[in-house]
Amino acid sequence: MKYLEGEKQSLRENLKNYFPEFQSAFSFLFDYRADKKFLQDNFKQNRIGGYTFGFSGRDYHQHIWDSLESIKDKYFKDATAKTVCDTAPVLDRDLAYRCGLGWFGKNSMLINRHVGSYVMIGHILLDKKYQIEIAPFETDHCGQCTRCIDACPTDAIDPISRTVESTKCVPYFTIEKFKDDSIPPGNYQKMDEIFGCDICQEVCPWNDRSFRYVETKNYDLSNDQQKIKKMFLEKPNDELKYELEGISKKQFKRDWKNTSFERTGRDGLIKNLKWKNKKN
Ligand code: B12
Ligand code: SF4
Ligand code: SF4
Repeated sequence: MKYLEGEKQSLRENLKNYFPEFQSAFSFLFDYRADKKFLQDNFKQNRIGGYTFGFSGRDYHQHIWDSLESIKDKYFKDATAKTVCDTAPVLDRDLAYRCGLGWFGKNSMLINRHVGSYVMIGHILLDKKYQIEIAPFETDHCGQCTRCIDACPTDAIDPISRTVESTKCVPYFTIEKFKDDSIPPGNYQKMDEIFGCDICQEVCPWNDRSFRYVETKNYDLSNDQQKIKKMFLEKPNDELKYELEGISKKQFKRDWKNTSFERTGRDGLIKNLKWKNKKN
C-alpha cells in the first residue's frame, strides 16, 4: 500500500516526526455496529464492511473528523492540536492501546471490553500534557479462542504473530487493490463480500451483542443507508455488475460522493464483481 511506504513509513515511526510539538493524545472509539437481526434484514444478497453502512451510510472519515474537531473546539481551545483518523501517518490501533482502550485480538483488531471491535479509531494530538488519570494497558482477553483464525476464508491471520497478511485479506483485494485485477485470495469467489470483510469480527465473542450489555440503537435506516441497500445489498452479483457498467464513472462519483464507495469508484466495484461472475 503506497500510503504506508516511503516518507509515510518514517513519519509513522514516531508521533513527533509527524507532529513535532506532540505531548499527549486523547483517543476515541466510534462505535458503528448493529446487531445480528439488523444485518440479516439488510445484507440480503451481498455483504459490505459494516463501517460503510454504520455511520448512517456516510464515509466515516468525515463524520469522525467533524466529531473530533468539535471536541477539540470545546475542550482544547488553549492547545495546538491535530485531529486524526485513519489517513494520518499514525498507528491508530497502537495509540488507542496505549490509551488503555483495548487489546489486540488475534485478528489484529483493537478490541474493547465494553463495545467489542466494531469501532473506528480517532485521536486528538496535543502540544500540552494534562493532569488526568491514565487507564492502565488492557490485558489480552482472547485466551484459548481461535474463532477468527478458523473462520478467515483466506487464511490471512497468522496465529503466531497475531497479525494479518494484507495481501490475503479480502478488504485489501476489494478496497485497496482496486486498480489491479490479479487473482483474488482464497475463497473470494464463493464469498458474499463485495467490499471489505467482517468475518473475523463477526465470529468474535467480544462482538456478540446478544448476550453483552451493549445498548441497542434505533435502527431506522437513513436515506443514504436505504440508497446503499437498494443498490448494493439486494441484487444478485451479475445484475449489480450490469447496472454499474451502465453508469459512467463520473455519474458514479456524483451518486456515491461522501460514501465509502468513492474510494474504489465504479471500476473497482466492477473488478470485485467480475470474479464473482466467473463462478456462475
Ligand atoms: C492499512 C490498513 C488496512 C490494511 C492492512 C491491515 C493490516 N494488517 O495492517 C487492510 C486493507 C487489509 C485493512 C483491513 C481492515 N481494516 Co484497516 N487500516 C489500515 C491502516 C490505514 C493502517 C494499518 C497499519 O498500519 N498496519 C500495520 C500494522 C503493523 O499495524 P496495525 O495494524 O495498526 O496494528 C498492529 C500493531 O499495532 C501491533 N502492535 C503495535 N504495538 C504493539 C505492541 C504490542 C505489545 C503488541 C503485542 C502489538 C503491537 O499489533 C497490531 C495488530 O497486528 C489503519 C489506520 C491507521 N492509520 O492505523 C486502518 C485500521 C487498522 N483499519 C481498520 C478497519 C476497521 C479495517 C477492517 C475491519 C475494514 C473492513 N471491514 O473491511 C479490516 C480488518 C482486517 C483485519 N482483521 O485487520 C480500523 C481498525 C479498528 C480496530 N478496532 O482495530 C483502523 C485502525 C482504521 C481506524 N482509524 O479505525 N486495513
Ligand atoms: S477481514 Fe476477512 S479476509 Fe481479512 S483477516 Fe478478517 S476474515 Fe480474513
Ligand atoms: S475471535 Fe477469539 S481469538 Fe479472535 S479476536 Fe476474538 S476473542 Fe480473540
